[in-house]
Amino acid sequence: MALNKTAEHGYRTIEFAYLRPEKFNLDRLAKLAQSLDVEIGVTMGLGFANDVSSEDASAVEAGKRTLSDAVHAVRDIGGNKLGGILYSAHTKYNRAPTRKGWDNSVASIAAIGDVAKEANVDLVLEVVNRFETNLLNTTAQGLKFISETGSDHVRLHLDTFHMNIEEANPAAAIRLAGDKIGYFHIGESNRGYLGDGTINFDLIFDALLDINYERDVVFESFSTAVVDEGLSLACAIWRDTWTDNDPLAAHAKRYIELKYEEAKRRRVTSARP
Ligand SMILES: [Mn+2]
Repeated sequence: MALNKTAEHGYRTIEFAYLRPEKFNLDRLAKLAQSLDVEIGVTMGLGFANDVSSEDASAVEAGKRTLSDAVHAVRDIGGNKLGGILYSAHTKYNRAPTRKGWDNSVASIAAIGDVAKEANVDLVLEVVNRFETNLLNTTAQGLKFISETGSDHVRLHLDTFHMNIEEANPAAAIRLAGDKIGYFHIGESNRGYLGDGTINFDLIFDALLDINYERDVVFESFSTAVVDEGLSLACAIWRDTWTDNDPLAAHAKRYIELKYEEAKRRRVTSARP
């Protein structure tokens, strides 16, 4: 199963997208993760019916219930973070967000931040590209949003795939966010093998070192061969860049470690007079 494979490849965190508590024996999963020394995170997005950035109060209430349930499911599975598109629906909107919708979302996330703090679960908001939300497309927007929540518990979840689309300068965005980054997805511009796209990961790792980022760096890649159908549809995976996840996982681990090493060496080298 995925958990054993994760540990086998040397990863220390596994992420479940759209955890469905009714489908798993949460107790068993929690015990297995603990015995393998693998931390559990969960990511998800909302739909229009439970969109906390809606102007419709009943949708906002439904969204808050969904998020509160999700926080508790993460706690019950022995996990320690909930990320993703928690502040809006995960879909292509056909209009810009409204002021009232933004305010509804800020108030909802502030409330869920308290629930998460109480449950000892990190709450991290994923900043994603324009085709997957209309609310938080850039790090600067994300920082404004979390500052309006007034919560010291809510942080940002950044992702190189999305930053590559929306940020003027992804590395500058990482430095701007600093300790407000609570979770980090590393993904290629085509969501396939790292290094097979156009993202300059040297600049990304230099920036992560500059801000002393010591939380998770989680590799994210998609193929309909292994990824849940609903999630593949939401992420517009119309073409598989790989089908075998074993060599993919091994390669990503090596790639991340190599890029970290190179970035560290660059610092030492450039510090020499
Ligand atoms: Mn992501």
